[in-house]
Amino acid sequence: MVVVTRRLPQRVEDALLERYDARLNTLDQPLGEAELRDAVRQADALLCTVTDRVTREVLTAAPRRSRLVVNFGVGVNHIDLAAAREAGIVVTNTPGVLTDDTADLAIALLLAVARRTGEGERLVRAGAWPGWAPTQLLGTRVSGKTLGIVGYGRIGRAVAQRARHGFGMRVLVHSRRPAAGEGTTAEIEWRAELDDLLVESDFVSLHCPATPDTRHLIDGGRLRRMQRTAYLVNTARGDVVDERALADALHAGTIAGAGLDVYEREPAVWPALLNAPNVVLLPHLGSATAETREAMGLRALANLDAFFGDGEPPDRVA
Ligand code: 8YV
Repeated sequence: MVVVTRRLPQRVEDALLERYDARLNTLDQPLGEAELRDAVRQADALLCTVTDRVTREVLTAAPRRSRLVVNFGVGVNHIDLAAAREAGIVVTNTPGVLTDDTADLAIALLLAVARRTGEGERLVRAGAWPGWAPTQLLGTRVSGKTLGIVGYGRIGRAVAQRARHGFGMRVLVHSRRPAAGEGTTAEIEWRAELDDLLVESDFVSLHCPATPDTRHLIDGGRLRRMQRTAYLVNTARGDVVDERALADALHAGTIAGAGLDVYEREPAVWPALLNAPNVVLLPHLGSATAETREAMGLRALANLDAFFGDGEPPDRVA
């Protein structure tokens, strides 16, 4: 039996029901800790999402039946991977299929905050637009500027490609774990020190995973390194940014603005971010297209099939 913790696209749910004794979540209410523990006791596999806290307590619920946790999504910071390894539970994710959509959304946020589209839209909707004026809602040019990319996996690379070829941007890259041979190319300039990238960039876009090492990677000190005219974009994970420090920086004008798709305690948003004028706030939409959510589900299914088939799921992370 497979417990599916949230509603998934219809085609994915149909395929799950066809192949497995699947317990779907028709009401789409996130499961609490007790329900997740019950699932681990009853199901052979758990198909979970970012809204499930798959903690050590959940993974060690006794007597345990689950041998597999299939995550619908690429980020796995909500799953205690060390506890899974210790318990002999395999964990998989869904890399690759959401790269383009997430990169597109990072660019959308970058444009939205620089060109003040949120403010403009609110003005029109409120019936408060007095008509065109030469100095109204002037934003910042994006084309030709310098973009700093932090984290150079699939999504970071896709953002670099868009920025370089779509907007003629100069692209700087920093990664905490550069692949062998990584460095400056005709497309990007490598920065070994994050602080150097922050000082030089007009825009900074985050694409690193959330790990204990990257928690609050962008804190008050790092925000002060950025230019007062620079913008921060986060489509990675909320934990990578100290939200309180970011709100302070936005209110104080230490940086020019921010575009956020992810938060430290979703769905809660740090209150002082909500009333900062120069911030665009989205509700974790990175991979939210019909095409990608279906592809994510089918990829999760492929991992289930492989685990219960030859025992070798393609996207194993633990
Ligand atoms: C998902 C994401 O919507 O894949 C990820 O890491 O953040 C999003 O694309 C979410 O994680 C689904 O569980």
